[in-house]
Amino acid sequence: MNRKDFLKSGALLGAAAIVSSNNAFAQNLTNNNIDKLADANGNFIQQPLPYNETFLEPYMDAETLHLHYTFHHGGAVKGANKDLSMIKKVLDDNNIEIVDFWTKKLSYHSSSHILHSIFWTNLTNKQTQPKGELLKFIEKDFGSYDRLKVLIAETSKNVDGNGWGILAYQPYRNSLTILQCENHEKLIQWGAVPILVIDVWEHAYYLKYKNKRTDFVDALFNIINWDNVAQRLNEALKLVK
Ligand code: MN3
Repeated sequence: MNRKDFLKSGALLGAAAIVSSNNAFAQNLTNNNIDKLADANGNFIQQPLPYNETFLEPYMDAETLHLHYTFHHGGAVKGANKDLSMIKKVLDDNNIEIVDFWTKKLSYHSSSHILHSIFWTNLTNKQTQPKGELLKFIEKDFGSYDRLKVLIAETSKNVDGNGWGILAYQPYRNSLTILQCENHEKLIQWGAVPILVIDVWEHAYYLKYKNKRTDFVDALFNIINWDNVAQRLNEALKLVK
């Protein structure tokens, strides 16, 4: 499908196309398959971390990483599976007036699962820089890498309450875009494919950085895996080819 066809048909099948493409790119994206977020039956699964818990020291301490991955991300996966089964139960029991409660929960938990899965692969233990196609997009859409850094950092630091700063590819514009996501699912742009996500929930930094969210966000730039971000962009670009 070329870009024009994609945009024309996007209104009808945009969500489905993006979901299936995400799964396809997930399968070959990482050697540990961390983007494979559900099993063959559609139940959510949590992949192992792509590194051990001390790998991101000192910028992200092992205890924070352990608690974050095990209980916050892990809890979201359990929650999302419960939500799926409750939606089925509501339908089976013809108890449809409460279905909105569980669909909201599913939105929250499944979005958390997706973002956390991307987050782990977006990090590494060495400093990297954007290059190639990713750098070209950054320069086209934001002027320079330095300007993008300022923008994504400020966006992340200034999320109201818990949430995420997100760099995403927006296929409808063929451009990178910045999102300031509240909780895990609010203030999104439909169709946007997240390629870099920065978790600014307090659980992501409070043990080590206390109330200094800004220090945590600044420190993250030492461990962002721009090669992974570039790989995610390249896979997202296939949506419009
Ligand atoms: Mn988190």
